[in-house]
Order: sequence, then C-alpha cells, then structure tokens
Amino acid sequence: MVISNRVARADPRTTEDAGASGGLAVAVREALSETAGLWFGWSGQLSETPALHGPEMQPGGYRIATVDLTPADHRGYYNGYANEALWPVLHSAPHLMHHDADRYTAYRSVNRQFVDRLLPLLHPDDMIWIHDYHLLPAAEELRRRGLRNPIGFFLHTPFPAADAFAALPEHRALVEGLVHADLIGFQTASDLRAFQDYIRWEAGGSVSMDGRMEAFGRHFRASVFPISIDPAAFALTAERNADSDYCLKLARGTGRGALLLGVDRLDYTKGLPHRMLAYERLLELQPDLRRRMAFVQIASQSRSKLPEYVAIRRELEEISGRINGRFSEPDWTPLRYINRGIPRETLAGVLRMARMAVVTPLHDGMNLVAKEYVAAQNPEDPGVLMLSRFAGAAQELDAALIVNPLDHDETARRMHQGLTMSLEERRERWEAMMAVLSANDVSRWWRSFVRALADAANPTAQPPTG
Ligand code: GDG
Repeated sequence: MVISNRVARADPRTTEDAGASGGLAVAVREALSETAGLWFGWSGQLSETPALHGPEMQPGGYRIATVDLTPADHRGYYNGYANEALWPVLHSAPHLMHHDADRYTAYRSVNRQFVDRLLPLLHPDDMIWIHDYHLLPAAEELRRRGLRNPIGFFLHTPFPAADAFAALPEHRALVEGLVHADLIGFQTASDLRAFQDYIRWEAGGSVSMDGRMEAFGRHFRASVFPISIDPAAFALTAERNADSDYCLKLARGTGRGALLLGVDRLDYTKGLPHRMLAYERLLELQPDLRRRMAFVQIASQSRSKLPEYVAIRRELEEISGRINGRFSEPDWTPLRYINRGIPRETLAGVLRMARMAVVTPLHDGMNLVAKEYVAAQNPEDPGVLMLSRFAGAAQELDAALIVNPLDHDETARRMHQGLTMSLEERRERWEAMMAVLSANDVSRWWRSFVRALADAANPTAQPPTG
C-alpha cells in the first residue's frame, strides 16, 4: 500500500504532465503492479466537499483510491506549507521559505484527513509506504489511530544540513512525526548523514553503526535507497521514438548541428538560469562552435502560480531572449526554450538524439532525467552527460562530466569538452554509467526498500547489511 501526495491516474508513458509521468509515478506503478497494491493520495481535483474516489482497478493490476482537496487546503497544505516552506528548506534555500502558522495547520489537517480516509481501506497484513515531504506527519497520525503495521517513508528530495532544516519553525514536530515510521529511506549517503546529524545534535537522539536510531522515544532505522529507472524499457522506448516527428523537427531546427539538451520541471532548484548563462559564456568563448550546435531547454510548467516560479519563468525569458538577440543569425537560433511538456515516449527519443544532456540542478534528490539520458543512448555513438555535483545522481554516475553549476566558466569549458569528446571516451564513460544503471534499476530500488522495511518492522530481525 502506497500513500503519496498525488496519485497518477494516467498511464505515465503517454502523459505530458511531468508530475504524473515522472520518476515517482513510474517507480510506484511498477512496485504496485508486482504486488497488486493500493495507491492512495490526492486526485489532483479541488472540491468544497471532498469525496473518496475508488478504490478502482487500474490497467497495471493495482488499485487506486483518491480524495479531492478543498481550495483552502490546496492553498495551505500543498502550495503553502509543502511547496513554499518545506520544498525550499529541503533544497537548502531557507531564505526562499514563506512561513505562516495557518499553512502548517492546514498541512497537519490534510495529513489527518488522508489518514482518516485511508484507515478503512487497510488490511491487517498491509505494509504502508509513505512518499515524500508532503506527508511527513502521516506515520504519526497512523500510529495515533493504533495502527501497528510496518510503516516505511521515502524522501524524494535531499535532506539539508541540520541547521538549515532547523530554519523551519516546526522542525522538531516534523521529525518527531516522521520517526513513527519503522524505516526512513533517503536518496544518497549525504542525505542520510545530514539526517543522522539532525537526530544527534538537534533531536538529542542516538545513531548506531548498524543503521538503528533512537529519538523522541522511538526506535527506527534509516538507510539509503537511490531511486532509479528501468533502463532496458527506457532504451527500447528511446530507440522506437528516435525518428518521431518531434525529433525530425528538432533536428531541422538545430541545423543538424550538435544538440545540447535540458529537460526539467520549471523549478528554481534545477539551475536553469545558471545553465543558460554558462551556454552564453560558451558562445562568447568558442565562436567556432556557434553554428555547429544549438541548445534546447524543455521546461514543463510546474507550480506556476507561486511567486518564485513566476519569477524564474520571467528570468528565463529574459536570459533566453538576450542570448538569442546577441547570437542569432538569419538561419540559426542558438537557444530554444520550450515552456511545455511533451509525451514521455517523445521525450525518450529526444534524449537519444541529444549529443549532450545538461543536467545541472543546484540541489536535487536524485534527478531521473540524468538516468533516462544514459539509458536512451545509442551504444554505438553515445552522447555525453553533464551532471551537477549537487544532484543525487552524481554519487552513482561519476563517469559523467561533473560540474559545479554555479561556476559558469567551468560549466562552459566542460560543455566544450563534451562537444569535442572522442567517440572512444564517450563510449567508455557511457558504458561505466550504464553498468551502474543496470545493476541499480528501479526494481532493485523498491524491492530493497520493502525488504528493509520488513526487517525494520520485525524487532528480532538483524539490521540490513548493505
Ligand atoms: C523528484 C525529486 C527525484 C520532465 N519533463 C517532462 C517529463 N519529465 C519527467 C522526466 C523525469 C521526471 O519528469 C522528472 O524527474 P526528476 O527526478 O528529474 O525530478 P523531480 O520532478 O523534481 O522529482 C528528484 C525524483 O523526485 C524521484 O525520486 O529524482 O530529485 O526532485 O522522469 O522524464 N515527462 C514528460 N514530459 C516532459 O516534458 N512526459
């Protein structure tokens, strides 16, 4: 049984909505299909009298049950506390936090409502897997109602340094709620370390070498489970869609030069302005490359009514306009900024045709676009992955061109290095990354989490060994 903020009703392969087609949706769908589970969360709809929809069977062989949110709860819980307070803090940007006590009240209240709706749907032998920062208090709410089933929690975002997390006025109450789970999963070892620091220094708890922890009178475990994709399936989709209309048009539009590609939800954590500024630097430094390449940024709309998102959109329009104004030729456009999502299958084909993927977030839990790009490549002539050191994926994909996205000169130099890299080096780097992906695919991600949860919830079991 999975509980997450948003339930993806559509088939993630065909939708253009990055939220519904993104990594969480694909990964959760796979886990649920194999276990015939139930997925519970928000329907994506607003209503003044929220009803429960379902449970209803989905084509993948699992069930979904959803609830609507009232417009006030959507403002307070989702836009307000989750996306304007928790999201920036979790991405080490506490100065962007908009805090308001009423929003926290709405956040707690929606967590309670979710749990009240979920409870009658649970069976005594269900394992419960809670996803992401929207639902930090859900485990505590479930325990308060007497539930003794195994509860796991997975955080898709980074966990920041302990004192950055402490910028949230409710940080203690949030962690106290979270540790009612038996197992807490993080994307990377550095997220886990930051959480351990919090438990030791802010919560006054203890952390043992074997992953067991104690805080707020609770015993629980925390470990690392890097989320992933199904590389074989994605490779097949990419190969099949390499000649789509969209790809052909894109190739024509780049004058058949090398395509540098960015694909992201439009979010201030993704480092989009910095990457455009680095590209501008490349255009200044390497005039010889000018007509031989083009940069395409696909940025699907996300949380588009929030002020920070309006601001970043304006900033990108300004930077992309300036770059095109400075460098365009009558028959060549250096940068195309596409502010709309595309279907997942089309996206796979586009990733395959790009000579370089520019994945340069300022902070990112994992970043699945990086993994999708590697899987999409033609093994005979693979492209180059440029990856920010601040993406969780960099801890696994260290054969990428790793950059500090805040250093525009370095990023520009690395772009040049990637565009002029020999086939031999491209293949070597790609094979190393593909080997990591094949060993750590999405199936391993959810299976190892479920196994560790079963152990964590069984007090006589030994701790997981790695
Ligand atoms: C959160 C964490 C973590 C993007 N544009 C389109 C589109 N996408 C798809 C990508 C990818 C997904 O959305 C984005 O996943 P990311 O991992 O890159 O980033 P977040 O959305 O921020 O996800 C992140 C993730 O959760 C999973 O744990 O990795 O760190 O922030 O799958 O392909 N899909 C379609 N059209 C688009 O235009 N169809």
